[in-house]
Amino acid sequence: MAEGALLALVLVSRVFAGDADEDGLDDGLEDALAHRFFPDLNMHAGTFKGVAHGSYGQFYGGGAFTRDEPLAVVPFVARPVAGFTDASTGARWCDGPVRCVEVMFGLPYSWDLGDDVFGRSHRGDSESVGVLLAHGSPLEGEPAAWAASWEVARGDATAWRRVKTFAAAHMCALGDSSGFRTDRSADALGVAEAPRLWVAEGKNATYTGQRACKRGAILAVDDCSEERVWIEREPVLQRLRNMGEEGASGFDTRIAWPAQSRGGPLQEAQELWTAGPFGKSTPWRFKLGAGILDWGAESWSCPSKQR
Ligand SMILES: [Ca+2]
Ligand SMILES: [Ca+2]
Repeated sequence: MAEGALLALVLVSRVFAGDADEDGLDDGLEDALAHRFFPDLNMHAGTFKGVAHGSYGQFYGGGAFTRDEPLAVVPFVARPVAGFTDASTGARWCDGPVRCVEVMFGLPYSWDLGDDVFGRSHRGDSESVGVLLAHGSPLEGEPAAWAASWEVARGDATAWRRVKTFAAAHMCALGDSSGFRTDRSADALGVAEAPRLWVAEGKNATYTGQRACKRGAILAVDDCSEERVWIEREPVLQRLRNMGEEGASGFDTRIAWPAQSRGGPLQEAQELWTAGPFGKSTPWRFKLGAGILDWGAESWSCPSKQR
């Protein structure tokens, strides 16, 4: 084989060897973007209603009650996002060859410990967060100091910036306080860092800030004020698992099922895409499936409107 042809083969295989979900993104890039932009999470870690370690104890990403189970994984999906019109400004975003990618993270908790007013605790809690990433400005007409071509960005996670963030809080349930945020640095759209998010005590709802948490849920019952900790990042990153897409092969899509009791052992793993409710919480396909977030309208679809 000629040297040039061999080089071309090597380059092609480097880019395309690992695209098991056939979405045009190298699965190695998907993994690198997920590691880079997984949110820093501020959680309640004190004793709550007699249960030690608060929300953090129930969290699959290194919590006290889940860390001994290898299939207590933190699921994510990454996929290209087609160009759209931003409803608030009327501007076109994300036009061009794979200009934007969404990464949807599942945040699994063995138990929702409830809140101080209504209780409402339940087994299993399928929470989620989404980030919209771009290489170069996603917004037509806006210059980007961090411009990178798709040819570069397809193999380099550091070429990407975060331009919008979605935090799910009681998503599709009573008191839905989920919300989007556009992410800007001082002089341009897009930031290089992972988002810093706040998780409500007991209920595990996720917010873009502490004040949003205090205003969240029915009667503003959510709380992010006491015995808080920025959780360790490394144990979570070790548990991140790409779930590909529904129906794609080549991914291990099992996830341990929630414990029968608040401090008990996790239950046998099930297939994330085909299983029903996660304990008493929403099936994962309604949190991680394609098309659930509309980044232009800044809206989200709920199970009653799907399938
Ligand atoms: Ca892929
Ligand atoms: Ca993917």
